[in-house]
Amino acid sequence: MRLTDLWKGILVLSTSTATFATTNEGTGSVLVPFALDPLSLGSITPNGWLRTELETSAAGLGGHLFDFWSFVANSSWIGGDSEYSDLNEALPYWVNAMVPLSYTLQDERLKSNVHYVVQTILDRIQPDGWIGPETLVGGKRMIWARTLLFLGLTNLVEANATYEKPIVDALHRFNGLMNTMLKNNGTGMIWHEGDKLSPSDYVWFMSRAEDMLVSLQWLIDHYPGNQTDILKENIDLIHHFGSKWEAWYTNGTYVTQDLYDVPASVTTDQWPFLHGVTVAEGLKAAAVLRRSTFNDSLLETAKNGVDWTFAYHGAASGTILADERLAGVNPYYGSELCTDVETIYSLAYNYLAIGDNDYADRTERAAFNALPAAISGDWWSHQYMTEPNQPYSKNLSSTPFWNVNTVGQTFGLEPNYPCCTVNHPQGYPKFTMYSWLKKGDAGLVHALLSPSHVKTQVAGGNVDIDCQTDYPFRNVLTYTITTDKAFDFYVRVPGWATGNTLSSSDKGQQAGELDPESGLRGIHVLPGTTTIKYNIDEVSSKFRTEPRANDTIAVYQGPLLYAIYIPPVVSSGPPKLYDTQQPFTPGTYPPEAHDYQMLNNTEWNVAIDPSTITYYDGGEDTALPQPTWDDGQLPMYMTAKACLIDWPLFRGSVPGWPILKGDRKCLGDAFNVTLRPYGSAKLHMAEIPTIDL
Ligand SMILES: *[C@@H]1O[C@H](CO)[C@@H](O)[C@H](O)[C@H]1NC(C)=O
Ligand SMILES: *[C@@H]1O[C@H](CO)[C@@H](O)[C@H](O)[C@H]1NC(C)=O
Ligand SMILES: *[C@@H]1O[C@H](CO)[C@@H](O)[C@H](O)[C@H]1NC(C)=O
Ligand SMILES: *[C@@H]1O[C@H](CO)[C@@H](O)[C@H](O)[C@H]1NC(C)=O
Ligand SMILES: *[C@@H]1O[C@H](CO)[C@@H](O)[C@H](O)[C@H]1NC(C)=O
Ligand SMILES: *[C@@H]1O[C@H](CO)[C@@H](O)[C@H](O)[C@H]1NC(C)=O
Ligand SMILES: *[C@@H]1O[C@H](CO)[C@@H](O)[C@H](O)[C@H]1NC(C)=O
Ligand SMILES: *[C@@H]1O[C@H](CO)[C@@H](O)[C@H](O)[C@H]1NC(C)=O
Ligand SMILES: *[C@@H]1O[C@H](CO)[C@@H](O)[C@H](O)[C@H]1NC(C)=O
Ligand SMILES: CC(=O)N[C@H]1CO[C@H](CO)[C@@H](O)[C@@H]1O
Repeated sequence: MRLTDLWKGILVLSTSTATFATTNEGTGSVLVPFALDPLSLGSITPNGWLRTELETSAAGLGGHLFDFWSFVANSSWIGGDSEYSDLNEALPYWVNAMVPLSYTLQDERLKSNVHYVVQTILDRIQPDGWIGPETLVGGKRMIWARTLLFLGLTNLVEANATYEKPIVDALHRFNGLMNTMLKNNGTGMIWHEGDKLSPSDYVWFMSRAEDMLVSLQWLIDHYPGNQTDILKENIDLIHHFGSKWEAWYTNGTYVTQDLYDVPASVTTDQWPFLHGVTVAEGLKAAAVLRRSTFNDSLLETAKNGVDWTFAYHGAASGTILADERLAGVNPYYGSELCTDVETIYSLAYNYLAIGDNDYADRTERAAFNALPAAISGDWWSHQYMTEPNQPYSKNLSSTPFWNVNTVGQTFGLEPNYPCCTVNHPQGYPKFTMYSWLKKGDAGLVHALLSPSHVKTQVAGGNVDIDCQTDYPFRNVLTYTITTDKAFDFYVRVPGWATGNTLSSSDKGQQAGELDPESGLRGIHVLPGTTTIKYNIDEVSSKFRTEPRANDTIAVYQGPLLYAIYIPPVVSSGPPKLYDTQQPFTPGTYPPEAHDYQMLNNTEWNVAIDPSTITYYDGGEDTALPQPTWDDGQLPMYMTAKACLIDWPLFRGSVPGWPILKGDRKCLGDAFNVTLRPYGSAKLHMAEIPTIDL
């Protein structure tokens, strides 16, 4: 959502410019190489449950926006005039999601939508090289929306050579134009007197500038042409005019308190660093900047940024609590779906750029918990805002959120605001794209564990690997590898693992030592066909708990968060427009699209005795459900002994802070509750009060 009066402090941290060396004098290289290199889009295709989810998304809301949703179908980028804001960002968000979704699945219908849109955008490039609908005469030439578009376009170049020349030429021309603009006192990036956009509009690009740097660095890596210097200059200029995340993530500046507990002047001044989606994108800002500056102290900045964000403003599901401003760790605060998907992308980027295992663990946590919890099993509806303790999803009597309305936590077509309607489908495609990475010339790494197939070149040979697994639901991964050259195969061992075995059908090859930093463990693979089995060990009880605020716990099995499952009473109606909250006109939307109300079919005010938690697989051979995350369908679950406790509401609408352990009393007899994977418990209590029973 856009906020109009929170821009005043935008320059506060922006002007504290540090100067950076922009070349590495020592080696002459232009950018710091990635720790692990991504593969071209299309090299990795999903198997198993991940394929189910990507196909369901393609068959669901995300994959049909082009057919009926005016902000995509009639976008100003392709000749219409339908935009939800002056930022003109809806179609760029769509491109950013649909390029990887369509090429990951090789879905011909979606690919042809993408080709039409991209060709139309290229055909409409303006004489001076500006990409997009904003003309000089009409004003409003702010760069931001191109950030999203370029991420999609650069992926398309890697996926389909037909687009290499037209897109790279267009990006080069735009880069030249952008250089002229930026040198003219940051035109297109910072607000100037008389501009048609407001200062608050410009904050989005200033504070999310690292996502544009990703594309400029991609050009330097792959298609510098004769533009290396001007690309580098643009990176410096964008950083110069942009928000300084490296200044924000310093001890003394970063706000560790709940944002409700600091003066409004502070939150106003620091607004660029407080918007949840912006924070999620900014998790990679230091890693991106380090590539251009060769300044290794940014490694610590990146680590502090991630650690502090999750320690002081994080949810147990792996996302950031911000509704829409960063909050604290209260379980009735919410997380925006856009924040979930941007968190996945940023943390995956940090892992490949830096190679610290913690980023990959955190990527999986967000991808296997926060994202699926916010989406209906059929991918036709989503929440704008998800709460860790959410026993019902309905039009609330009052909003518990800082700036999200009373229907933001319902599942629907565009609850609260449309950005997540169009941004959400990037989540699993990006996760899939970065699930396999290259290590040097001769190594291939399974980084983000999931069922998938990869075909690529390693050590000058053709490698084909098929991975079958129910991970994260079960901990065995089986790889069938065919290669014509020897190479090193690596798996990533999650941080929560208590051990692992990695064994090859080629008995002559033994796995190497685990590298504690990257979490990688390798085994040499000779030409021919080899089968590798990878078992991840975990605690024998199969679950772990982590303390949360106010004497509550979060319960995990592997990377999965388990929450008390609240069976829902579901009712549905036609989708409603986000602004008027009136129904869409009948016949203008697909019949699968609904807005839902989900009410608790049991009491939710329970405390559990953690010593009674028991894990059940539901039968080792039980197939995973399709769709995977449909409400309550996954076979694995836990039980625990529980009782009802007194639990006051916040603002009369949602469960407030649980009362502290010393004051908890059972209101009746003990009974068993069921815990289910958070992603399949659309109504849930994830921050669970404890009690001795
Ligand atoms: C490197 O980055 C750190 C953290 O942002 C900063 O304090 C320092 O000044 C930078 N060093 C150089 C040489 O720019
Ligand atoms: C797009 O605009 C045209 C012309 O106004 C209109 O007829 C059509 O219904 C619109 N399509 C969508 C999907 O909104
Ligand atoms: C690449 O794009 C061209 C032009 O849209 C299209 O004809 C072709 O089928 C695409 N190739 C693949 C592999 O999708
Ligand atoms: C550059 O733009 C800023 C922000 O609008 C303005 O305050 C400043 O005076 C401008 N500087 C020049 C040299 O025009
Ligand atoms: C860069 O290359 C483009 C196209 O290849 C050419 O038109 C342009 O003149 C070159 N610019 C410089 C500064 O060499
Ligand atoms: C900042 O430093 C102080 C003193 O070393 C320490 O107590 C505090 O935890 C640090 N803050 C953060 C956010 O790490
Ligand atoms: C939610 O309730 C409010 C009144 O409390 C009403 O104005 C609004 O239209 C309702 N929204 C939806 C989508 O039902
Ligand atoms: C649902 O929760 C409310 C309190 O929010 C409670 O009064 C009601 O009894 C619960 N519904 C059922 C069916 O248990
Ligand atoms: C509750 O769960 C425990 C542990 O699984 C089990 O032994 C017990 O029989 C269950 N009690 C009831 C009433 O279902
Ligand atoms: C009732 C109560 O003690 N609530 C506390 C819950 O935890 C937060 C964060 O530590 C405290 O601020 C509350 O006071």
